[in-house]
Amino acid sequence: MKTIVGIATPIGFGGIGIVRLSGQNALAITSKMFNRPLKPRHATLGTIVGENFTDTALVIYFPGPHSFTGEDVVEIQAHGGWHLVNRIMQTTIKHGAVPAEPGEFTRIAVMNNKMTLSQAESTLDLINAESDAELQNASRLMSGELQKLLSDVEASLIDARAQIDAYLDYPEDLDSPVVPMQPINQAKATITRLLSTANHGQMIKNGINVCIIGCPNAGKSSLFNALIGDNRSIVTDIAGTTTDVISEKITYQGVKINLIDTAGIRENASSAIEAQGIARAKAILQTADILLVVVDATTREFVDFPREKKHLIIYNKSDLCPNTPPDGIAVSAKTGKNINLVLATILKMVTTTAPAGNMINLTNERQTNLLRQAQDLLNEINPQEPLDKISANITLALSYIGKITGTDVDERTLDEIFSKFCLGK
Ligand SMILES: Nc1nc2c(ncn2[C@@H]2O[C@H](COP(=O)(O)OP(=O)(O)O)[C@@H](O)[C@H]2O)c(=O)[nH]1
Ligand SMILES: [Mg+2]
Repeated sequence: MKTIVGIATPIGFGGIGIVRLSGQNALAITSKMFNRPLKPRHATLGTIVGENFTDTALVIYFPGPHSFTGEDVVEIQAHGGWHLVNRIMQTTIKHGAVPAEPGEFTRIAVMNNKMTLSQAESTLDLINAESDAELQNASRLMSGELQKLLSDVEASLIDARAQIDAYLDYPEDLDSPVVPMQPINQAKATITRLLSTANHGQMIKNGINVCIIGCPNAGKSSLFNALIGDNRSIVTDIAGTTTDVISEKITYQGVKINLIDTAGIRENASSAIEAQGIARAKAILQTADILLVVVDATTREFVDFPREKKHLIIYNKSDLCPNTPPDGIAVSAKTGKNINLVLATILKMVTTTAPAGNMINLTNERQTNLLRQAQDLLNEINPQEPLDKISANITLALSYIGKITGTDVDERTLDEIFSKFCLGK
């Protein structure tokens, strides 16, 4: 059995850099390069000795199975220079360790039942979280809420299949077999509820894409700057100033918003550059979750936009024209009037579409696709059909769900999942 090594902290310069070993030789390898004996789960200060260098480090030994991976683990907490930490890692390799693959520590932890597969996948959400909303959802996924729901689904389906298989095995015992639709429907209901959170989950994870559109000079760039609280986009009284798509991430009340400023849309662009900018604006507005349609309150000139998309009408320059129609918000990018109301409304537009109840949100595309496939198979089930076909559908649905919970994974699935992890995780 090999002993793997990886750098657990980000590559860069920091106060501390951690080299982590996992495997049966973790302790033996460390003892060849550290001058103090190690006591289980005690931090020991000593000297790491490498080729032509030494460092003072804090070293902790976690004997398996009570460790992160379930194997013997050693953490070397050295000074956080990327070259130094790399050299410490090379020293462990010289003494017999092998470099870990991306996500290999977590993969071993899953193999040793230290965490479930869906929990392992959620660690990525936790690490990559950039807002409170993401963090909250990721911690619930990590704590096993998704696993619990899907384990219940698996149990219902296994129960249903067992009843059907009993009919198939002893058909002579039963005059009229009844397909157990109750557990099947229960499983379907949970899957449907989970899938209904996927859009919202994606929005939490990737941020709400908010695209600012409108006629030239309506004040789109001024609004963009006011919303991000920075002078990022160029503002002039010359129509056609913004030609490129400019975007900036902000968080409002713990939710990530990706704000996008675009070129003003008009028929007769004054240059080839502006024409390209308008084409880009038209393309990007299709990908938006919410459109902020900016209208100059003094001219009331509207741009054409897809009305079926979620949108919010902004009457800007309300400082010049206080009476604005009731179908939009009166804003002044200049004075800052109602800027916060715009953000609050964006959030409300999203949260009113949030799935009801206190459900966790699906954020992972792989998991979502697998659940959709399982849902299709369960939807196909018709109690009038032959029992063996129903049983086969359930088996296949279970295999899709098992690729999330870990009850039915192959090496390829694991490779796919863990390739998204960083080295040393
Ligand atoms: N009075 C007033 N002028 C504004 C306001 N917002 C933008 N402007 C002015 O309108 C002109 C066009 O603004 P800009 O943000 O570049 O518009 P864009 O072409 O839609 O991006 C500039 O001269 C701004 O100073 C506002 O709320 N009130
Ligand atoms: Mg502009």
